[in-house]
Amino acid sequence: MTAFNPSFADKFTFGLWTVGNPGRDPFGQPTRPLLSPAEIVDLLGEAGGVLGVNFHDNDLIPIDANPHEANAIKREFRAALERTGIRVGMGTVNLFGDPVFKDGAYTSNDADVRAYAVHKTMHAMDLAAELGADIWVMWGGREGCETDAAKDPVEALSRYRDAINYLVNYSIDKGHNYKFAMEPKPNEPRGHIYLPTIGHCLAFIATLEHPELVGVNPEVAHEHMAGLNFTHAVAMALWAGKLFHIDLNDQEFGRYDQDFRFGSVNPKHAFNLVRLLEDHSYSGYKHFDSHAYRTSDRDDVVEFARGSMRSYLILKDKARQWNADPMIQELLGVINRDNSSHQLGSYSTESATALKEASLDRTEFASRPLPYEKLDQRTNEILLGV
Ligand code: GLT
Ligand code: MN
Ligand code: MN
Repeated sequence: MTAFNPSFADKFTFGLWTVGNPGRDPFGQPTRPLLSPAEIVDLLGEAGGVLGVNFHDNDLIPIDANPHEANAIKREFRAALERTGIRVGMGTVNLFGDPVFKDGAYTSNDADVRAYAVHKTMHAMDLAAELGADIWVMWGGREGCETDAAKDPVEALSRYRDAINYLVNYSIDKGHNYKFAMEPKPNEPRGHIYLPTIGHCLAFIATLEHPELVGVNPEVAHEHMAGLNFTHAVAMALWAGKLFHIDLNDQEFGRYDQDFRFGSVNPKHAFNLVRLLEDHSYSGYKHFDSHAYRTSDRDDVVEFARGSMRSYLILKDKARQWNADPMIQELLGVINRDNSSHQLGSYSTESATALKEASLDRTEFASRPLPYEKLDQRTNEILLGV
């Protein structure tokens, strides 16, 4: 463990679009050469210990490729998977890049565009399933508007639901057996985005035809952009049995969409997250949805991939230390008072009467210690290696 070397059992994955990111941003040209999908897989092989690679349909096969070109790309990609031992984990579809999706895909005002979005998704689902993907991520990049004069947001939700019901039925019908993970992102790239947070997605999923097949894909940066507590968002997904996938990266609160290396901005938040995932035995893929700094060259991109995994493993070890720490355990014993004779239990007329008649000394309760300063300081010291 102390070497912090990843292995396949850690289920770490990267996207073709993440390590393959050439450093283009809204203001500047690429700073690194574009790599082919096979070259990206080789780079991940060099990083070592990576279980899987994920892609949007058009990360692998350009939208205008003919069948002959598509087959050649697939052949090279498969060969790279074989020589590195890396497999495909998650698949997704690009419904945000092409101008046809400028007003959304499943929620577009144009029924032809909505049909094309579902058509494109079904082809993408076939492609990723053929290559071994078992998780289907849905990031509704363009599902939104700039002005609410453009679209009835209630109607948009119905359109969104119709498309997802259709696609889940398609997966069942084709025997793809995908588990679906909806990925919310609050404030980019539309002026306003439908289903902007984990909470919105969970409420939406409950209305679907097959809610059991649809969960969420929370991303650190996305909740942080909205100023929300990511660990709490993930906790709610876990609590609801809906954490089907996770996107790990980092983000300064209140800044542009940074997609920084996991743990690089706020290691304490990252620690809380890793401890949550480990304590609750999350067993799905851990996808690093991030990219190297625009200043990095290929060698530094490899370091970026290694650092992402290494940080996770270091924080996992810190979580183990935290759980085993005598002072932490003692403090947890002080703050958790579960041995009261007044347990809520399930409701009955008798228990309600007994609780109403109980004598409860609020002044004494209020005087009980909650040494959270000491607990947090000890947490920091474990993190800082003191
Ligand atoms: C895009 C987005 C990500 C999503 C990807 C999946 S694409 O980079 O910002 O968070 O996970 O479509
Ligand atoms: Mn992102
Ligand atoms: Mn993401």
